[in-house]
Amino acid sequence: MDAVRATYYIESSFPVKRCAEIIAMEESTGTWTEVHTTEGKDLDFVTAKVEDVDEIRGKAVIAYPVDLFEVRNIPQLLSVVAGNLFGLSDVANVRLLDLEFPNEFISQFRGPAFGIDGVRDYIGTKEDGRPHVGTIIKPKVGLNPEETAAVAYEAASGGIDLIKDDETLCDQRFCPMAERLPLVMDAIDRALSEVEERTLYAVNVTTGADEIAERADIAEENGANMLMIDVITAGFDALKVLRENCSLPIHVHRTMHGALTRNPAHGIAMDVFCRLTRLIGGDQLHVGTLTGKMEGEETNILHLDSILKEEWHGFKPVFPVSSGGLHPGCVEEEIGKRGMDLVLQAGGGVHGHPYGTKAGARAMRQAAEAMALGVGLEAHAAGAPELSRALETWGIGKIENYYR
Ligand code: CAP
Ligand code: MG
Repeated sequence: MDAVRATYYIESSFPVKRCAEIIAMEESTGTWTEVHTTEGKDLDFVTAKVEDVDEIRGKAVIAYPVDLFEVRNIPQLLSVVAGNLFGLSDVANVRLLDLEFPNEFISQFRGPAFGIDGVRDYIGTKEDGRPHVGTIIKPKVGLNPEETAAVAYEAASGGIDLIKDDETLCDQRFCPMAERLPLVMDAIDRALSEVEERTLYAVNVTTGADEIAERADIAEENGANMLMIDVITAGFDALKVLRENCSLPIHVHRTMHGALTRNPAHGIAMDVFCRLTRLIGGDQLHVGTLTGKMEGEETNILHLDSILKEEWHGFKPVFPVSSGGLHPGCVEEEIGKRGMDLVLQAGGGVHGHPYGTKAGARAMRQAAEAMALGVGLEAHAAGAPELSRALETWGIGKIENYYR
């Protein structure tokens, strides 16, 4: 049957099979009791079926017929596969682990326009294949457009590949997007003439569904070279609007994901958000760090990287983003375990460098170049003063006590 197949983890006092049947009914044609209105009707074409049950591991696969969906309507898809089921009292815990889509869905979405190769082409790293390094303007909020551009200039002239707005900076009065964007692009252009390297600026266009297309247009008209969206708060349909209306690469932030992904027994696994981002067309997606400040289990993060990069319906691979508490001393472990196709982002780890933002950007770049050369950070630091100072300050690897 042509269907969206959803894999769930289920915890209940009832057998997993029974719970899966309840979920299948609730999310398709059933409810808590028989109703007369189904008598004599053949609703099989929109009735979900339990396809596979593992009572031991607590897993079940439910096939939702493709006719159950308005195929291009992502909100409706989520209302089915991730809707009422989370609140069913007979199911103590349930977690949506993964989604697989039939061709009728796959053919309706464009996937990433740029992907890893397209972003590498823009920056010029396809040959050496080094990791990309990025920074986030800090403080998150509060700088005016001129101050924002000044920070961007320092980071770009230090060789950073990507500068992004923080996830809570949009179009506030203290820093209107239409004012900061041209100033930041000018700053990047000035740095380009010095370092002869391009820098992406992911301007955060997150806003309501009624305005996001127009805001993205304004960004493009003001010279943007990358867009950013907070996809969980803005919605995956907003990502679709950007993908289908704009010609720029899209950096996808996942703030608020922790409310859904963090509980291993209940909610929605980050795997699902990786699939949706790739299907709809984000070019870069935050998937966590091995050595940073956010929670995240190594095996799972490596799996998320693979979901973004493996062959999947012919869609371009998405650049995994490692961000949150990173500093140059984290680069060795991140790249050593995750490979070169990674965007390493550091906010505090750049702007907190003892010699300032430019030195922090240089240190991240020196660390990335060490990985491309196949040399250790400490060895490379002997000829890289900014990296050396970063390692003296923060050491190698994860910092044990963030925020304390
Ligand atoms: C990192 C960051 C990012 C987090 C998001 C922050 O700043 O800008 O939003 O990385 O987490 O606001 O914390 P620092 P994730 O580099 O200063 O920590 O990538 O896990 O979604
Ligand atoms: Mg942030």
